[in-house]
Amino acid sequence: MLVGFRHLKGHFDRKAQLALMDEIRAIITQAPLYTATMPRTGKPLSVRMSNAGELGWVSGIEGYRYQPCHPETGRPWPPIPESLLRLWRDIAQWPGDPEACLVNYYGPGAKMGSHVDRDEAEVGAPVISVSLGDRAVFHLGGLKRSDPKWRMVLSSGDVVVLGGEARLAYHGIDRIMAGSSDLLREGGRFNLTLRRVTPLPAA
Ligand code: MD3
Ligand code: FE
Repeated sequence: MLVGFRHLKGHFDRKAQLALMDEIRAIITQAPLYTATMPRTGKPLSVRMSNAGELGWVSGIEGYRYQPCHPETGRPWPPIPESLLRLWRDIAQWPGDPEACLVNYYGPGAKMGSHVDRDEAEVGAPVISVSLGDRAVFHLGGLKRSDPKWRMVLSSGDVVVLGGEARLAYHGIDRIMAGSSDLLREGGRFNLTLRRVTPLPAA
């Protein structure tokens, strides 16, 4: 297993998961989930996305980037909820706050192909992810696409920390275990990922 990977199973209890869902509902009321598309081809992703924070990760036919506003409404992203800032400050062991909270929604048939997160200028900071709703089969490989992959199940309330060498490892979501949680009335799974995008300004 890669150094810097941590899986905090059941970090958030049911009550905390429901409170996080209220935060997510408020975010997507202000910044609706949109269908991201693949660069160049414009093929739609099965995952729907939104963001909170000063910067949001977006993908369109023009490519991947971080930007301060929603690609469809043009409005700034809502702020990152305090409860998620507290999570980051408790476990990131990094001196600055996250700038981006990507909100991913997976319907029953959605998946995310194997990829590396490297659109952030600051890759020394970890990525912290929170899973809510249906369980998902997640894979974590190595620094090369051909490296062997570990598969594990991410359940509602789990937190995953990707620091150290895991930060630049290939990973993805193979499938959603539809109906495995009753947290979301509509079914499916939300994933939140907290990220630092830019380096800290020099003191
Ligand atoms: C491993 N999200 O948004 S979360 C993504 O469940 C993404 O929505 C998946 O991959 C999801 O980019 C996986 C766990 C995760 C997040 C970031 C990572 C694993 C990671 C960054 C580096 C290595
Ligand atoms: Fe990723």
